Amino acid sequence: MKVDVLTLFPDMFSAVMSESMMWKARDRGLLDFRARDIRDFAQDKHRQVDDSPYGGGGGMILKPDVLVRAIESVKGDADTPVILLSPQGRKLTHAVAAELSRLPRLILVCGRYEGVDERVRDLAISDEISIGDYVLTGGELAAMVLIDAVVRLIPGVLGAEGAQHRDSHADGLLEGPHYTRPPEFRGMGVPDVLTSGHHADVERWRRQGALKRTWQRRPDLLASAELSDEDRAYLAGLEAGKAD
Ligand code: 4G0
Repeated sequence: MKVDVLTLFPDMFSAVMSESMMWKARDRGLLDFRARDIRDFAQDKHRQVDDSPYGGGGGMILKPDVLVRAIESVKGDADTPVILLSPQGRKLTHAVAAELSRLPRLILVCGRYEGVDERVRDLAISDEISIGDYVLTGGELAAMVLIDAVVRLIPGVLGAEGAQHRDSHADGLLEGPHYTRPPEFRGMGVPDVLTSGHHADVERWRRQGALKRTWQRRPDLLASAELSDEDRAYLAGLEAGKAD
């Protein structure tokens, strides 16, 4: 996958894009990432990228000529998605990340200030995505969140361990509890089943842990999760015991 990010702060991406998973993805030829400086596409002598809004009021707006020139210069192919990170976009979910992970090419646009000139949306933006209902000072952190969520789903980026992990998330449930050594920590032990060596029992315990945690914390997720008859029976038991 080739990913170009258009930003006023390209240096913000260097640490995140060179950590372990990103480095592996790039090293294995699965990710070709580039952060490009929007200011390089300003043509006046002050390299101005923003201006005050028509109609008055505070704040600054990214200039449409500079931003559209930047997008067109990296775009090439007509059907390459150009995604603006914005609080007004469709919400980023596992399903959206999975959809994007199947594409060969992404262009991400990071706005700042009060936003971008509306004509940029009309002319050059094909999709608008939000990482959640809050405002950031710029789209850069949102772009990095999106890239991380997408790149880890590209086949071959994570090892065999990762594939299993993905499967357990693709089923729409939260993860249950996990333990590692030592066997006793500050007086707290580890569930016996995990050291029993009975693989099927461990799997059932994990499944029930995931169901219980989802039921406790995010019951809304259960409506769209893929549930077996055994899962439903376990959840019915939790509901029945809710009083105690
Ligand atoms: C474009 C994304 C970019 C428009 C970006 C703000 C939060 C998110 C920005 C705006 C961002 C998110 C209209 C305020 C930059 N903040 N939730 N800030 N407006 O994904």
